[in-house]
Amino acid sequence: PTSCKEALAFGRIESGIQRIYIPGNQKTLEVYCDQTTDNGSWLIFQRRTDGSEDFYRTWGEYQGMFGNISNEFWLGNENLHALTNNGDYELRVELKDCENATRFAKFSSFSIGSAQENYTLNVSGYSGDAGDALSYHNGKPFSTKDVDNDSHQGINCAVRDHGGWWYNSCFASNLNGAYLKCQTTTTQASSWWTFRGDKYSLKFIEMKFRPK
Ligand SMILES: [Ca+2]
Repeated sequence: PTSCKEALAFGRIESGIQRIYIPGNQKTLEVYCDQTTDNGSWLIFQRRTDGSEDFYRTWGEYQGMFGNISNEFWLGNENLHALTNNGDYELRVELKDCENATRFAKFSSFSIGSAQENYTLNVSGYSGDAGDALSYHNGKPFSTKDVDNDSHQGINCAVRDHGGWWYNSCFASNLNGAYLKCQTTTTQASSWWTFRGDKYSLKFIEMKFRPK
């Protein structure tokens, strides 16, 4: 299969690890498919669940995959571009706070630009119950602690807010920020402004996309 959607159509109805083929660069890649949420077909590209993985990483590290695909990980900006640059995709973000309240945000259009475009985020068409804390980042290039592409002239948002993200000036969401086990103390937290504010470190986060 070339996607979690095809895998589901082929009968892989359980969520889990799936090897897919990427036509764009003629490579195979192990991904994690969510085949149950919202009718399935979702390819998960980011997960935070226990703080075991370090997300305060360099540009080069964010280009590739890091972490454990069954636990906390980032699928990599090169993979994200290769998987979203042909066709139409939608995005879904799952969030859980420390009282186990869950929210989601869905976007009807999603893609990631090339390395030459600094992996610009293209996202629009919000729906859901988490509030829209991502459209603020639409059209922004990716930034890391060692590559400042953000819109804030005075500081490096990735350093102040401790993540790698499509920082503007600086953020409405910071899902690659620090996993602080439910603390509410700092903008370094892995947060979603319209759910629990910009200093609340969420307990669980997943980001996923699927073909439309
Ligand atoms: Ca800056």
